[in-house]
Amino acid sequence: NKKLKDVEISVPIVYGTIAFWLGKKATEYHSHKWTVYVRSATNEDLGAVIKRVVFQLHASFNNPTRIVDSPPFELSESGWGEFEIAISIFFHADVSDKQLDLLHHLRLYPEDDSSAPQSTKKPVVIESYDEIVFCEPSEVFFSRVQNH
Ligand code: SLL
Repeated sequence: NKKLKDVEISVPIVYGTIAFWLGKKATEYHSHKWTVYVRSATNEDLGAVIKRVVFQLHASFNNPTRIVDSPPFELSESGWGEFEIAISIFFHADVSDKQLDLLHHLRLYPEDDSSAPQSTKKPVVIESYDEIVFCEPSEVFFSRVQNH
C-alpha cells in the first residue's frame, strides 16, 4: 500500500450538539434531549475515512464511554446538565493509525442575553468546523475517496 508523496487529503467535518428542551415532558433529571455528532461538512460518506467515534460523557451517565462503529457517528441522550464531551475519532488502518481527540461543550440553554423564552421547538445548536488533513495518503485510501 504505497504512499503518495506530495498529496494531501483534506476531510472537512462538522461536530457539535443539538439540544431540545422537553417542555411539559421535562423532569428534574431529564429536562432536555440532545444529540452529539460528527458529520461531513460536504455530505461525503465519513465511513470511508472514520472507523469509530468514541464519545466520553459526564460520569453521571450510565456507561459514559459510548462507542459508535458506523455512520452516522452520533449519539442521542437525555439529561439535565451541560458538560464537556470528549470526542475521539479513529480512522481506518489504511488512513491513519493516529486518533484525533476533540472537545465539545454540550449546551442545553440559550444564551443569557437571548430575549426569547425557552421553547421546545427551537433547539440550541453549537457546532465547530474542522478539516482533518492527511499527508502522504496511501494509494488505497486516496482511490477510495477521490472521485467523490
Ligand atoms: C456539573 N455541569 O457541573 C454539571 C454536570 C452533568 C449532566 C452536568 C445525567 C443524566 C442522566 C446528566 O445530564 N448529567 O443521569 O441520565 O456538575
